[in-house]
This record gives sequence, structure tokens and C-alpha cells, in this order.
Amino acid sequence: MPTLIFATNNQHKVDEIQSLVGADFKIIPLKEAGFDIDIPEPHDTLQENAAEKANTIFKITQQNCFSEDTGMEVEALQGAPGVKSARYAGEGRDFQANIDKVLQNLGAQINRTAQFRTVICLIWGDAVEGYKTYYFEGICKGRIASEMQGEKGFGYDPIFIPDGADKSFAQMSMDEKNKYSHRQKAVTQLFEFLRSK
Ligand code: ITT
Repeated sequence: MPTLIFATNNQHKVDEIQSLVGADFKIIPLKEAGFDIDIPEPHDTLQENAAEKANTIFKITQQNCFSEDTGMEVEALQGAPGVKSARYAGEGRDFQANIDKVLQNLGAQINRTAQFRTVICLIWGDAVEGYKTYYFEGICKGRIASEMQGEKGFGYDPIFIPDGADKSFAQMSMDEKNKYSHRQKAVTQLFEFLRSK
């Protein structure tokens, strides 16, 4: 089975992606690949942060790898928390504090429109032909609930209701979330690309 290093420390992302890919590829997160590092995400765009993570690991391993950066973009908050989603309420990367801040900043705002956006950066090739960088994007449109609903998933899942559903991501099984999700859309493109190689 082909293996691919996934430059992430977020096990939820790994689980969601591995369940989409099934037995075709084995995804190896940083910890399993022997790396105990937190790669900085200093940039203003998801694409640049995704590239930073993939490039850092490629420089060390010289192996095919990918990363992804995801943000939740709330229309009435001018796209915040966006690229700052992990640290919206501070460096502690606290899911509950981040949710509280979104709900507080939105208040009674009627416009609850939001979307999740995932950008994947893939570095792919071989030592003979050389390596190239590819990007894949997935968007899931939806809205912010008035309060937290459900306990599954991670991050902002309890307050995000995707279009076409009447419950939050945190009220869905992983398979159900994957039917709607930003990550699934980006990952589907990634693996269509890899299968075509
Ligand atoms: P890596 O950088 O190690 O991959 P991370 O958790 O730091 O993991 P991001 O930089 O992409 O990931 O941060 C995005 C944050 O947005 C993440 O910490 C969550 O709080 C949130 N997030 C990302 N995907 C999500 C999803 O599918 N559902 C809910 N919240 C999500």
C-alpha cells in the first residue's frame, strides 16, 4: 500500500482523511513518522500556511508528503476567525474558548452565514523526475448555530451547521460529516490526482 506523510499533529484530521481514503493509501501523521514538532503557521493565508507545513517536512524527509490548513470564515465577522481559527481566542488553541469568542462576537446577529475552507498542499514526485507542489481546495458552506449542539468531532463542529443539514457537524457521525465537509472535498481531489499518477 502506498504511504504518504501527512504533516499534521491533529489526529481528528487524520481519522477523517484515513476513513475517506480507505485501504488505498496509508496516511502517516507526524508523530507516527517520528517527528515531535509543532510547525509554525505565521502566514496570512491558508495556502501559505499549508505550504509552510509541507515544505518543512519535505526538507527533512525528501519524501512525498502533504499538509492541510483549514479556517472557518464567518461573513458577519469579515471572514474571521479564518486563517487564525486555531488560535482565535489565544495561543492556548482552546476549542471551547474559540467557540465562545465566535458566539460572543456574533451576538444576536441575524446573518449567521459561514463556511469552512480547507487548502491542501501536496509535494509529490521522485528523485529522478523531481518534486512538484500542488494545491487542492474544499469549501463547505453553512451557518453558525445560536448555541453549541452535539459532542462529536472537534474544533468548531458544535456550532457549524452545513447547508442541506438541520444539525451541527458535532451531531453527525464521521461518515455523515464527510458527506458535507470541506476536508472531504479537498481530499477527494487529492486522491483523484494521486490515483491518476
Ligand atoms: P495541524 O496544523 O497540525 O494540521 P491544527 O489543529 O493546527 O492542526 P489548523 O492549523 O488547520 O489545524 O487549524 C484550524 C483550526 O480550525 C483547528 O484547530 C480547529 O479548531 C478548526 N477546524 C479545522 N477543521 C475543522 C473541522 O473540520 N471542524 C471544526 N473545526 C475545525
